[in-house]
Amino acid sequence: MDFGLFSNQKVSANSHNISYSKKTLKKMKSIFKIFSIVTIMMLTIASCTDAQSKNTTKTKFKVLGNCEMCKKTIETSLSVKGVKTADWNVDTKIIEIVYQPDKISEEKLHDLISASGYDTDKKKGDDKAYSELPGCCQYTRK
Ligand SMILES: [Cu+2]
Repeated sequence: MDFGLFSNQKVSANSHNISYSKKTLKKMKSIFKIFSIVTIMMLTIASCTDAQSKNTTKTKFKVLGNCEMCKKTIETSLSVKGVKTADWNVDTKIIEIVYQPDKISEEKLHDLISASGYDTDKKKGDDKAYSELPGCCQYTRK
C-alpha cells in the first residue's frame, strides 16, 4: 500500500530528525554549562581582586596628641565604614590610614579626628571635645 509506506517513511525520517536534534541539544547544553561555569569563575576572580586592590588608598598626616590613651581615642574616632586601618604613632604623631576613597573622603577623616578633640595638620580639634579629654591627654595646642 502506497499510503502505508509513505507514512512509515515519514515516521522514520521524523525519528531520525528527533534523535539528531536531541544529540545537538545535549551538546549545546554541555557547552553552555562549561561556558557559564568559566564565566562565573572569571567574574568571581575579577570581583575579588577588585575589592582588594582598586578601592583602597593610603594617607598619612600629623595629629597632635600625647599618649597611648590619645592613640586609642584618635584611632577609635576612625572606626567607621570605609576606613580599613588607622595607626597613630605616639612618637612621630603621624597617623597612617588605609581607606576606601569611594566610601569616605580624606576631608572626612580629618573631620572625625577633629570631632574627637584632636588637631590634625588640616583641621583644628573640636574645642568642647578637647576640654573633655582626660588631663593627661590635653596636649599642648599650637
Ligand atoms: Cu592621651
